[in-house]
Amino acid sequence: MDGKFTLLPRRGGSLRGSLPKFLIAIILLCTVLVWLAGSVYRRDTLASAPLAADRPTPTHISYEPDSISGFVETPAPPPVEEQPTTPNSKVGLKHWWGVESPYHFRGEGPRNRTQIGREKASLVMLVRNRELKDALSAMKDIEDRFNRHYRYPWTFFNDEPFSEEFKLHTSRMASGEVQYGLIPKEHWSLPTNIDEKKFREKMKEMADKKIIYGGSESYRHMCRYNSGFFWQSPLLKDFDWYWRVEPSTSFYCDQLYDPFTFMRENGKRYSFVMTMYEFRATIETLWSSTREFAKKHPEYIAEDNSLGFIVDDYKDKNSLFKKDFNLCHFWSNFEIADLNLWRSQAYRDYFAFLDAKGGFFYERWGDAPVHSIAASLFLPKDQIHFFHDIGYRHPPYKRCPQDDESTDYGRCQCPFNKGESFDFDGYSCQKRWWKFHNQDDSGNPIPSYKIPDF
Ligand SMILES: Nc1nc2c(ncn2[C@@H]2O[C@H](COP(=O)(O)OP(=O)(O)O)[C@@H](O)[C@H]2O)c(=O)[nH]1
Ligand SMILES: *[C@@H]1O[C@H](CO)[C@@H](O)[C@H](O)[C@H]1NC(C)=O
Ligand SMILES: [Mg+2]
Repeated sequence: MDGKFTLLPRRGGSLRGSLPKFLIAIILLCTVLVWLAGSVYRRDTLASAPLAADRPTPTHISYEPDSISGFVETPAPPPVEEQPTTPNSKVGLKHWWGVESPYHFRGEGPRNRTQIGREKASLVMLVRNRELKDALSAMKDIEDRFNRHYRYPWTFFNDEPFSEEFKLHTSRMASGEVQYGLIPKEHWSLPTNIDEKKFREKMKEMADKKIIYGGSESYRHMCRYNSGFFWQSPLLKDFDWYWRVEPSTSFYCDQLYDPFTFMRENGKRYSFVMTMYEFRATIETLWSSTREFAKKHPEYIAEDNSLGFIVDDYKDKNSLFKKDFNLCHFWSNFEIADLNLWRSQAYRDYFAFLDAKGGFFYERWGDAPVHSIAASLFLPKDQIHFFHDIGYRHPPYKRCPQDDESTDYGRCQCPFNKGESFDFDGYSCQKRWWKFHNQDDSGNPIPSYKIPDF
């Protein structure tokens, strides 16, 4: 009885009963300590492991589709002799353009700029130094979509010397050779026949009327240069063909064939992708001057020309004298054409005649209507080509090919519904072109030809 509920004495003999509990507590404590120490140690070893980038890369990783992990490491192949990377070395990675370059690690170095395309042709850009970015974006589209497979040279023109920066970046963007021309002063200044006072007054008037570029002298030099001088440049003397490219233009599709070869083989001499109405206020007397010239030189007017496209209610050759210019012209910021068209006696005489009239300055004659009227009158109509398969943008207008074949094979990246192409805009002359060529609104031939009745 006694002792059953005896209180444990506070001292003496007391350890005997509490020892197991104490041991359990010690063991538990030790376990926790060991576990803690272990996890701290693990973290330390992870932290001191080399970073992924410093670690030697497994040299030979192969994909094993049947293995669970997907990737297994297989034994490294025997070590290869180390590649020297000094600039003087002859050894290096092979660029996709086909040159052994020791500079492969910088993505630079000599490149093979040898032309692959078969034509005597150059891409041509008139441009200012400050337009470098816009020039590069247009170049990139043309290079990616076409020229890197052909390596046609680029020829740049400027009325001021090109900056080193401009030359460096454009030459890097070009796949082929590059050349930079400084326009001679005589080609970019007021000719002696121009009455400067009258010119300034006229320019002021046009500026006040808010006519586009009406108050710009440099724009007038640009239009005159594109009309009468670029094709005379010694830099282009060995070429027959040019593709005019402007800064800020975009090309939406792969160019699947050489357009220069196409032009040559099909007897084409001038081409366009967009056509529209000119501002009448910029060419008030261009048509009457053209009539005067045609009276003087009837021999230059081609049989079967495109007069029916640039005048309304066309009847016959005499429509030139009876009908007004309907303002339809080819938008010349894109042009693939035969340089020899402008070098012909007919065009030289036409330009000299117009230049003597002074309309490039007293008015603001554009190179687009001048080229368009000349091509329409001096060439048989089948020598002017509409590139229906080129997707193109020059702000503010853009167009894409309408047919599935061009769109699909050309990998077109048309950033709008192609039905919204400029071709169908009320401001476009495209429908007139199709009607004139006996085609329907999509460019498909229609069975019987009827002169359009606008
Ligand atoms: N070097 C040079 N090029 C010019 C000058 N003005 C225009 N251009 C170029 O001539 C072309 C037509 O000019 P742009 O300003 O695009 O006229 P828009 O397309 O009619 O609005 C472009 O290729 C321009 O880079 C100029 O004063 N100097
Ligand atoms: C450069 O390219 C041309 C044209 O493709 C080719 O004929 C020539 O062999 C190339 N040159 C080198 C060094 O690869
Ligand atoms: Mg432009």
